[in-house]
Amino acid sequence: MSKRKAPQETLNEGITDFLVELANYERNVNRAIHKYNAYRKAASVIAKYPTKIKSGAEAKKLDGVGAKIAEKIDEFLATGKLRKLEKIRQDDTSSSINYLTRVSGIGPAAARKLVEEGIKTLDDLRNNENKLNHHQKIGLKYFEDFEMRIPREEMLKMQDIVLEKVKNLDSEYLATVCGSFRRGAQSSGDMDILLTHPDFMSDSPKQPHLLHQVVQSLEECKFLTDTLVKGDTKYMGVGQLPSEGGKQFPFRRIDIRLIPKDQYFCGVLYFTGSDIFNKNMRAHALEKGFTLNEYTLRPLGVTGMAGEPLPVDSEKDIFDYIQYKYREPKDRSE
Ligand code: DCT
Ligand code: MG
Repeated sequence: MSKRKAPQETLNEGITDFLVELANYERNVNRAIHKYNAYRKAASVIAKYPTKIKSGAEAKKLDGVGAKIAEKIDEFLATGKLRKLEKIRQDDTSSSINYLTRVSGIGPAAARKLVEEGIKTLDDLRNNENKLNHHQKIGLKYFEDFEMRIPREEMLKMQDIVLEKVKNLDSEYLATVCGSFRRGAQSSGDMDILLTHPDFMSDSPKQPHLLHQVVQSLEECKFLTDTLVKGDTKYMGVGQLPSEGGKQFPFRRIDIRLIPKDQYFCGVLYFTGSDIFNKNMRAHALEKGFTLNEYTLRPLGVTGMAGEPLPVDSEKDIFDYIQYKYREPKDRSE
């Protein structure tokens, strides 16, 4: 999961920028995830709005923009700024917490704890490495690189390396690079790889070697350089393309997940996102009497209890069960 989203380039950039900044503040400082989601959703509908918004009332007609956000839009249109944001930006504790959460491995809770101990800057972190876990140390080491988005051209090269190694190990593997890359994005925050094998089903014993031999092969060829977390089904780490003509590529965040074959397409759907698309699709599933998550699609009984997982052999199957019109990955921004 990447921390910094691609900036929204729209006619209403000023508005979407302040909504995203407020969203991050709610998540990182207040740990108010519902408010975070509300601001993200409003930013997303406004980003798609084809004309320049002239008033809060005009924005309020859009799904996801309520009275409070409309008021903020009016204030922003009238004054070019927002008192609430000005205050947040001036508040030392808030801005420090917000800043530290940009380090991979430092979440809102850890950031607050560090700030309470007086640790507020990257230099402070470097001087207090003993307070950081392994993941956070690596996050600090590659802070600048991880902040940079990955151009699609590089994602394609990384995809080639990964798929090639996977196929050489065992031609029965199935691997898909998901996330914003699969949605066709021109740049991505990280690389989200899903992996499965026909031998591995949700009712079969764990098969961590299916993940670990892929990781090992990618380490041996020097593509993977550091490990953040390595479990039976989830690897989180760091990768780098081989240098070209003396040019070094930045270090990139790479996640690999091993998923049972019968859950693969629910996984691919979920990790393709976007997060907003997923929320909307899950809500639609509920309306149709199903519960959908990253593992399974299950019908809901009359009592509201979820039944057995439905057999799923493609992403399209999931859309069909819940009578949702199929959307290509590139059309899944929301
Ligand atoms: N996801 C989700 N809900 C979340 C977080 C993630 O449904 N709260 C899903 C959808 C996208 C996928 O996981 C990967 O997450 P990210 O890497 O954060 O998103 P992305 O769309 O790939 O964007 P980025 O280019 O920033 O990596
Ligand atoms: Mg991603």
